[in-house]
Amino acid sequence: MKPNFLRDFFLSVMLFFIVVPDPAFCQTQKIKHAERVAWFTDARFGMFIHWGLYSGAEGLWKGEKHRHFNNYAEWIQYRNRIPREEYLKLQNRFQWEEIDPEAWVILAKKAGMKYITITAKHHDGFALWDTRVGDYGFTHHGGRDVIAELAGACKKHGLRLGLYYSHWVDWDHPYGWDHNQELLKNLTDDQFNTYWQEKVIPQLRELLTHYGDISILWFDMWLHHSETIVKRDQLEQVLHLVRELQPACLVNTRLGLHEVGDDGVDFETLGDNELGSVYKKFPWQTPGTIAHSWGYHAYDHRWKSQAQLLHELINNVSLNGNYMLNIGPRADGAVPHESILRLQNLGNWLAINGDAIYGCTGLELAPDGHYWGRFTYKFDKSQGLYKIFLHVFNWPLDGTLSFTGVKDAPLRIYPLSDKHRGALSFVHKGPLTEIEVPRLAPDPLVSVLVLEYKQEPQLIDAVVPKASFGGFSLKPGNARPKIMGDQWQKYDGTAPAHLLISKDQTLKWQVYIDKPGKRKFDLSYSSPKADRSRFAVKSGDQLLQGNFVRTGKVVVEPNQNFYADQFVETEVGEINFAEEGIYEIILDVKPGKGELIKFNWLWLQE
Ligand code: JFZ
Repeated sequence: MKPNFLRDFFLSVMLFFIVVPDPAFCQTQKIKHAERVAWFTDARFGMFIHWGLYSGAEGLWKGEKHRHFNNYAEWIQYRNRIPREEYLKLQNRFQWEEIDPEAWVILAKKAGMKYITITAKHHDGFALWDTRVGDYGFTHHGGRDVIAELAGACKKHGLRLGLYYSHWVDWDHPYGWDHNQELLKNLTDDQFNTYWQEKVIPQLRELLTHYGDISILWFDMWLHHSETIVKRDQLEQVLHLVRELQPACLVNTRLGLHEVGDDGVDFETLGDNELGSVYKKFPWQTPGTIAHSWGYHAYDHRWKSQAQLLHELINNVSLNGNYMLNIGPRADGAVPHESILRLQNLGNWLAINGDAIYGCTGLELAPDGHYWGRFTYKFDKSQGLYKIFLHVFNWPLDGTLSFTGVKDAPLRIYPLSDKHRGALSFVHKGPLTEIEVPRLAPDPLVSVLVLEYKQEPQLIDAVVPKASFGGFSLKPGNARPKIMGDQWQKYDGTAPAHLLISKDQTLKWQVYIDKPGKRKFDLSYSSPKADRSRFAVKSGDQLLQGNFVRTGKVVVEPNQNFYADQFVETEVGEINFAEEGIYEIILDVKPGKGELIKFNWLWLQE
């Protein structure tokens, strides 16, 4: 090519603009936390897969069961102190001609799951991909690259892929953590860092460069890093590596860093099988097993019921959380029949009711107030409507479903399963929507009703919801404002979750009374010692007063000689609610000197 100065000049000017990085440009390339997690909070439901050498042991080692009551199958090497060479022989049980990761993806898709997280490396240190960092992995022992196959299948079927990587614990590397190291060998920080730099970092680099988009890196350190041998710097090194190689990849709190947001990790992982109990504004997730063990365990019969699994998913979404349900395939890749049945049923339910799960969040109303079930919420862009979905676990026998907490009247209400969206009659007053429902539940597991609103529904969150069959249960747990400095007694199966009151205390609630008139109050309490203890129930200028009396003991379980405090219920009297509206109910408890009241509930009758 002949020299062409004009062309070269223009080219270099263009190159200048292309090559010289504009700081503002770089800024916009950084993905914000909110953008990164958007798909995740939409997806709500994912599959977890525990599969590795341990799957070949099936929960038994040379005829012996786990040497611990917690018989997680993936822990067998550690529990039963299996020598490396012996453990490696499990690879002979793998039937590679049968193993088909695409089948797992198809199963997940049919179950309505939107992503899969698989154990690329569990605590045993054994890799499911073709690692070149050492040779401890299936591809070096007669197997194939399962991660590559799974990544291809996920792409083909439109699911996202997450990888579990055990960073802290590695029972194979001489300097990896194995819970005994510190005591037995005095593992030093330098040695642990050797493991980190020569195994963890290069393996993560492999996983983040050779398998396309990785949507989640799921780490598993259940303690804060300060309680472990792992250093904050090491964790930040991992986080930077992920952000550098795959800026869109999500990282969970079990990395060991617990801050969620732009400067931290992306979502909180609760404890194993721990469900949400309060609404959280940031993304979070429950890892749940379908039975007890994570990896395949031949003698694990603790299958969660169909209803339980579905309730767990819905509960989490209603609190702005995700649910990742684990299965443990066998050494031929087969998924246990019990798991398949459950996943298929979940998929069937989601095929009809998915609109009430995907893209939904919760409402910031007090949790656990509606005993019939849970509710989820979304703005439906395509229809320009706000939707509240009532997930009814216990279909009302009296033909009325009460929903308390939204000020606005819905435009209409219909069962989500009804293709014709046949409108149900309802009455809306104050924060109460009362829906007339058919005698039979539309769905044997969970029926969903859709409430449509034109405007964003305004919440009245301080009102205690009307109970199924009517009435209001005013408990320490739903009192407003929140009670401070109290002593809680947890429900332990012998006594209810009560509040211990030894000095003057006032509890307040709000209730919405839709039908004016006189209503009775009942009080439930226990007081092993009460001679001068008094209470007052007030609303406006009306007052009911009474004395607590000493209550006795009761045998908890007829076959045991074990006595516990007896809780009694007693009538308190009537208060007249002259007109429809929201009322404040106040309970004053004044224990006598040295006396103790265990307050259980105040029941306002319908
Ligand atoms: C860990 C692993 O040890 C286990 O094998 C499995 O992979 C599971 C998903 O994660 O176990 C844990 C992790 C966290 C808690 C308990 C067990 N926790 O927070 O209570």
